[in-house]
Amino acid sequence: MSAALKIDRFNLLPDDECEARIVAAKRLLGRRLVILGHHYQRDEVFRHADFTGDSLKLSQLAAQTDAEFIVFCGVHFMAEVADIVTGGRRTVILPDLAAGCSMADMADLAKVRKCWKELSEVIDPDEQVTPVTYINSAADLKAFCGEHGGIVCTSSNARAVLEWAYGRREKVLFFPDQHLGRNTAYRMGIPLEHMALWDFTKPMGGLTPERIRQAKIILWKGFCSVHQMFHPQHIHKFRREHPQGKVISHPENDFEVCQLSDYVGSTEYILRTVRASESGTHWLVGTELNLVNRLKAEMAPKGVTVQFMSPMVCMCSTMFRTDPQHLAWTLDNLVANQVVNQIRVPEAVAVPARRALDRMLEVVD
Ligand code: CIZ
Ligand code: SF4
Repeated sequence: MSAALKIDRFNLLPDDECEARIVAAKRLLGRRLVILGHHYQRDEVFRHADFTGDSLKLSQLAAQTDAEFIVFCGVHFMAEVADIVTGGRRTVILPDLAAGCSMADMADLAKVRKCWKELSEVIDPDEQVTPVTYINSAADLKAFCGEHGGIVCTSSNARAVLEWAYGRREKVLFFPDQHLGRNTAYRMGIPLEHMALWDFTKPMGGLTPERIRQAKIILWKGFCSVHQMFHPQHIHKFRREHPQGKVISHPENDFEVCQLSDYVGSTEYILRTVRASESGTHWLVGTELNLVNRLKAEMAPKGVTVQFMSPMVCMCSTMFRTDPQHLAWTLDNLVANQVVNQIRVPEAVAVPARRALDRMLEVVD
């Protein structure tokens, strides 16, 4: 077998040449290949996806495909999920291995295990706490949830998943995103006083035993660096300029931004809601810039205006890593019978992680 083609040569190619290579390779690989594209991907990559969606939709599509190769234009945890739900029977590829998620990195197995152990000094977590991990997390955290009666959620199904969790145990430990946890729990009627923030840099999460006993939900102190750029003053300014306008935000935004918004939901929900609006509607949208720009261009001919929430550029820099050069490189290698950047979750992690993912997929169906 010949050696794999090197990325260095591809990094020097202009976008239009990569584009031509991607199109040609897709033709050659035909049904052996499926390209999945997350909503936050840049246009030059997004346009080559066979299927686009949020992480929930893409993980369901991955589970169903019979293609031999799944090239995941998204971030690392999404490719891991695709490998887990396909039971390792497909070859899952992440075009740039540096495409991680800064929020996912805020929780790791050692810290979560430490938290569980510290909680057990005050309560009995295996009896009283359901661990819920946002899909934006490493596979070993999903495995932790699988082993402790827990579950995975996405921003599309967080409420249904929390309801499932409370149906089993009285408390939830939610990681890594405090905002998704807080915003969802609040909408379910859990008051802020019954939410405790676990600061993983401090012993006992910085909480008193009393606070832990009182809490209905313990929120890991993680956040998305992209969504933390949106602020209440952006919404106030928009409302002054467009009193009839509508504000829609992602639940990774902080509590105040979500409280001030008319609608809060996942990327799929944002797309669905804005697409269903009438001509003449003005929208302010608080989520990643690539998605908002595409939605803006799509809705302009329908007389619907879409405005990005921040005056600054808030792009997910890790989603941005997947460029046409890396996509062309992975596809040209597949044409040459070489697999580069395969994501493979070890069996010992994949099996319990799958248990937590399957619980989620059952809740959604
Ligand atoms: O779940 C996803 O795909 C993410 C990261 C955002 C969303 O709401 O779709
Ligand atoms: Fe992670 Fe935020 Fe990027 Fe989503 S937008 S992949 S949560 S860093």
